[in-house]
Amino acid sequence: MSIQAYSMGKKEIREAQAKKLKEVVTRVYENSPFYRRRLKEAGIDIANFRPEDIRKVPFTTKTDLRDNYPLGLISVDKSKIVRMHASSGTTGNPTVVAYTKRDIDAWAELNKRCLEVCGVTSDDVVQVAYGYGLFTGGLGLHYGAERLGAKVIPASTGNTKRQLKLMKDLGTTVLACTPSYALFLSESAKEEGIDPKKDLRLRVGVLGAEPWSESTRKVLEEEFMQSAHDIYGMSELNGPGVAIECRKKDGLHVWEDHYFVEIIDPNTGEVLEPGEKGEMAVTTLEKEGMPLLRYRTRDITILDDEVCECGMAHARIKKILGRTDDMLKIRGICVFPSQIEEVISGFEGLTPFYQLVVDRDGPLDRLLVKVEVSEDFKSDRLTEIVDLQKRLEEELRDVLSISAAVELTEPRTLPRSEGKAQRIIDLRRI
Ligand code: DLL
Repeated sequence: MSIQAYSMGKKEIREAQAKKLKEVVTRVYENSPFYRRRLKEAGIDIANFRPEDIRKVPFTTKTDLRDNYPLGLISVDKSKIVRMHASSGTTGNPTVVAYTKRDIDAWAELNKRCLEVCGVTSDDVVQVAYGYGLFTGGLGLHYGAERLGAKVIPASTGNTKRQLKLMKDLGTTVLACTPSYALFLSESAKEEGIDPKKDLRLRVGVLGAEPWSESTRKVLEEEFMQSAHDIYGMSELNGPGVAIECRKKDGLHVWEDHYFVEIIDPNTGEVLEPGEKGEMAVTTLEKEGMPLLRYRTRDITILDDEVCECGMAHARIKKILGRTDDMLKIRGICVFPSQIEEVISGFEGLTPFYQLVVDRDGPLDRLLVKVEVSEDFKSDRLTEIVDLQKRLEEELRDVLSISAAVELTEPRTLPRSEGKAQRIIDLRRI
């Protein structure tokens, strides 16, 4: 067990952060022309840097990474870089992230910690069904599980029948993949005549890379695995392993000895208090190859700085509520897919498979929510369908303050994904 990291108290964490903040600011000032310019322009006094001065440091954004493509933000000599991952940007240049040997080692350690917090031990068989390659999910969890001494199955994504066969034949006890793929695997198991309770030995799910709701957890824990945990990360911050849900499942613990988290108002950049909802900005405290100062994640969450009932003092973030760029503006109103998912989950007879289609009717935006009904919902009872549809439309109007049309679809008709689910089709952008 990584006892030292788990047993750190609040005071110890804050002291370590204060020291590391000064170190990282000094390091990037000395080694990165990009940051030297930025810090000089902002008038930051490096020699006398105090932890609270971090608030004067300008934010780093994805645009900075794109503009300095591919490696303009590294803070070491190129010869020290041993790995590069990249995110598949939908527009323009991808975002490249570079790691030194020390970074890879630290990243593996963080993922090992995450697995341990979920109760994974060296006796477990860990099937990693996140994509291996430029995406960080596969290799990130792989290195963590290996460091823990578990038996790793590097299954990567796809080939769902084979995934299930591996699970059954090799006795997989831990599944690491996106929550939407876990749902798909669970559904496919049934189709293949596999009874997860009898034929599989899945104890733990390490599920992340996209938002998911409590209702998805409920479905997965009832039907597929004993305990489903949320894991958060992003390639710019190494990849998976930034934050993890402990057994209390009341927020995700951020490894604060590696990441300094601020929640900011996305419009003004002002730092918000714990308990207030805003965008998370992160300063990496240990990254060597490509440290980032106040990186704007675009992820919206709430910080909880209380010591958790599990005993760990590392602060928690609430499940990611949405992204500033995932937020749909419909008829001027901000709508997050997670709000819609929450509403759907309150209805019996519906599944967590849904899709949002936004388009325009003349000058007016239109939102269509497509949801699959569950297998046991008898679709021949027309009155019930209409009633369910109406009730869902009413509830959505109450919660979102705009009207949305609902279309109920037959089971297994909406697209499934092996990686991150594509839940929004915004035809207005095309
Ligand atoms: O998704 C890294 C990762 C892999 C995390 C495996 C967890 C497990 P990116 O492809 O760079 O990296 O995407 C990062 O995904 O800014 C969030 O918007 C979203 N995201 C990641 N984890 C979660 C989560 C990986 N647990 C972006 N809940 C982030 C909600 C998440 N959103």
